[in-house]
Amino acid sequence: MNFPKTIRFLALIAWTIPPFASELDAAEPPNVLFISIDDLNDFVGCLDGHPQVKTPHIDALAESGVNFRNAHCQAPICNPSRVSMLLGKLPSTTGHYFLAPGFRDVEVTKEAKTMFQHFRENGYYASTRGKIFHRRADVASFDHIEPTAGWKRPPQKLRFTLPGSHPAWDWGEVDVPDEEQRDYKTAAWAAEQIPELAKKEEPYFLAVGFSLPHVPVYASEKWFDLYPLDSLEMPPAPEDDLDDVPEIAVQLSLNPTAPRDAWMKEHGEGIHFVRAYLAANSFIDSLVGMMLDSLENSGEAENTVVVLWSDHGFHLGEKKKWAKRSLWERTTRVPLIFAGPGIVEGANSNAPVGLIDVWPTLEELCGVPTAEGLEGRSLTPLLENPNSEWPYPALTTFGPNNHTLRSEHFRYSHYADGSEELYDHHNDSNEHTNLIPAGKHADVVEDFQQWIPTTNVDPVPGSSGSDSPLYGESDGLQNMKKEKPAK
Ligand SMILES: [Ca+2]
Ligand SMILES: [Ca+2]
Repeated sequence: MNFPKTIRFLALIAWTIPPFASELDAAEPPNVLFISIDDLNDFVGCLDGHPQVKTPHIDALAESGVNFRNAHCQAPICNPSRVSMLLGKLPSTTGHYFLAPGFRDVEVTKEAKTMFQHFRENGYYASTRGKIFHRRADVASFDHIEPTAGWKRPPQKLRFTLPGSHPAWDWGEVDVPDEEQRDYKTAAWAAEQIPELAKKEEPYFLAVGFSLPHVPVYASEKWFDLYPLDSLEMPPAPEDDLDDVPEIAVQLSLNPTAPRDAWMKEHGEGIHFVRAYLAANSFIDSLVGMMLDSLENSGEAENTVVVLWSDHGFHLGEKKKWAKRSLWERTTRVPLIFAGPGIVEGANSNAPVGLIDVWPTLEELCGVPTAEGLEGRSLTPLLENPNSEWPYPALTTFGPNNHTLRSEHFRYSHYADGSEELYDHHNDSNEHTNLIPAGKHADVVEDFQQWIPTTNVDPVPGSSGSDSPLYGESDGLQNMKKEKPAK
């Protein structure tokens, strides 16, 4: 007998539904198209992070759903940001603060359940290609993992040719057809899969991860042509901007592999990096468009939740930085867009939210039972009514006991040595003036302090890759590196 898709799905998940849940939702559970973009800051049209950026497809997606304009990562580098989002727990709870180890390599999270596992256990078919987890894909998370392929980098660096510099740190125009590039191949595969997955009995969860605009930032001529050098605007970066920030904030954000601001200025490379970054963003935007077209043509767009996000932002000269790894706005702020069934169209939300909220949100949108122990909050009230009250700040953490909190109005940061920063985003969206030295807004600071996590565990054994001198050999982290990670 050929049951309708909904009935088959309900039969599949019946064992997970407690007996008191007698009224089953008759609607077909939606698919999920989950789009991750690596190191994409707010340089997208719908966030106004750069006045010249061209991202028409991402902007159109934002207009078809809810565009979170005040969304933040929970950690300002790849691994801990993704671990936090995909395990649904804060860095200060798990101890995953840095680039290593992987979450399956340490006792505390070896058996942890990921968002994808939870959806699979509740009747979803999960498929993936590209960068979703840091480094390799987690095998327990997916029914299918499509290996990535495609051109990555030229034999010689193009622009950051400083002898001994890290091979990944480079940017520029490449004479390689888009079709041969890794992210294009990822998108083309996904676009092919979408109509196939639509034929499946069970709903699908397709996770697609792009690597650009992470360094090396390369794109073809077509994308560079969108940004003529002679009219390119540079992000605002006052020379004295670091004068009023705590020393620990500067130390924390140092990255020995990234180019120094002085070198960038001396060689006039800043504008070339910004141009490459914008070009890469437009390239990735076109790939998002390719997948959304496929979704539309598959006939399942009305029953698919699309969520687009980036794991953290990136500084392009602001605060004299050319990298991520800070607790400032340009690194914490990320694109986060939800569109699909149950979500209002064409709305902006200024509520401070986090990537950690994505799992509880998708769960509710898809009618999947609530997973235990998640530290995020479902954003569904905001997806139904973007003016809903949202009294919570967004939290970002880098290294133990270094936290920053963002409300709609302010950013407050509190570091491990007790140093603080406070910025007024209504009057200073670039965070140029730290209000702490002037002793203003004691009440605002006090309000924020209640939200600082009280649990702040040590870094997991084997932690490394902070790249900050703060967590170098002198403070014990190096000793942890020598310990064998628990198998
Ligand atoms: Ca990243
Ligand atoms: Ca300043």
